[in-house]
Amino acid sequence: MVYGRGLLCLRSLAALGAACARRGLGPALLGILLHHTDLRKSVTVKQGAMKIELLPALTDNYMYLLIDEDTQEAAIVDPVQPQKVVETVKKHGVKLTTVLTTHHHWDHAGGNEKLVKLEPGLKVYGGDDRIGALTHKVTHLSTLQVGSLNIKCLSTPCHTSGHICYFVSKPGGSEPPAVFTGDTLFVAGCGKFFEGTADEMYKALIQVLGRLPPETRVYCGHEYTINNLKFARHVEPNNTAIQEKLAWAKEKYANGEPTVPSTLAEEFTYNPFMRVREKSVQQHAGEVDPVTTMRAIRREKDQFKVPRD
Ligand SMILES: N[C@@H](CCC(=O)N[C@@H](CS)C(=O)NCC(=O)O)C(=O)O
Ligand SMILES: [Zn+2]
Ligand SMILES: [Zn+2]
Repeated sequence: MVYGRGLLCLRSLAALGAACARRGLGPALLGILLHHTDLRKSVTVKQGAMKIELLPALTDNYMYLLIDEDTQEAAIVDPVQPQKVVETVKKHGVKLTTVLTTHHHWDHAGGNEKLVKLEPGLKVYGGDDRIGALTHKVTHLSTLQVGSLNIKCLSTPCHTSGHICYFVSKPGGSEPPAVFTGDTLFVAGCGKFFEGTADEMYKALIQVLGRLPPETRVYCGHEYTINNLKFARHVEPNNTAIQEKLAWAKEKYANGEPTVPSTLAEEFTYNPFMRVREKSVQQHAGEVDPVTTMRAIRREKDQFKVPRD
């Protein structure tokens, strides 16, 4: 996996830090400023035949440009800021043919209508009639192609009833596959259960996503990693994988860098919602069953006050 540097000029970041210090503004404000989209780095990950550009959007969302290196055909995942997508497509000189929408919420699907006006003829995929500009409705195990890349749609209802994750692999390729998980699975967390049950999230995380190859790269819909890990630490105070990942994520955040992607194997070590079969997580919830544990820790996270440290 090769990382390329993106939009953020490190010198401007240093200047911003110095300006904050001069005005007596602490790291908290610098953190807020850094979180602004323009200052979050846009990063390119190369995974064999696929190139994935992480595009920060809004306050903490990600859009992803997925490029098939063999054909230079591209797809965009959740293009909430269409202008930024068009500029990035131009920069790479690729042919954008496809929109992959994870779910109908505004911060993911809200740019679809404008993007198809800017780029007529796009195929817009999604699993919910509430998605704007939808041309191709998909269901569990629907497949499609972006150039030579295979994409498998995985239905993961719970955050919303029509939520789809997109699993991308290169036939015959040796590099790990990728999965775009929207608001179902985050690094160290999961989405709120707006339209579903704990049983559905258990199926989504453990039986659908959890059965993909462990080396699969996880590209989620938001940069929530630090807050998620602070909740994970509250659930499992003795889990060293959580402590190590939190220290690493804080460093990334301080540099304006993304904490995405993770891998599914890693998620099983620190994500409490992927660990509901572990005794330590069940004991914290006061439950003995994975699904009731899932329900209990989601309720607890909904009320969790994130510590400042
Ligand atoms: N707690 C979120 C608040 C925003 C929110 O509710 N986000 C939705 C996705 S748009 C969600 O499912 N969050 C999961 C969570 O808060 O654990 C944050 O960290 O900023
Ligand atoms: Zn959502
Ligand atoms: Zn969201």
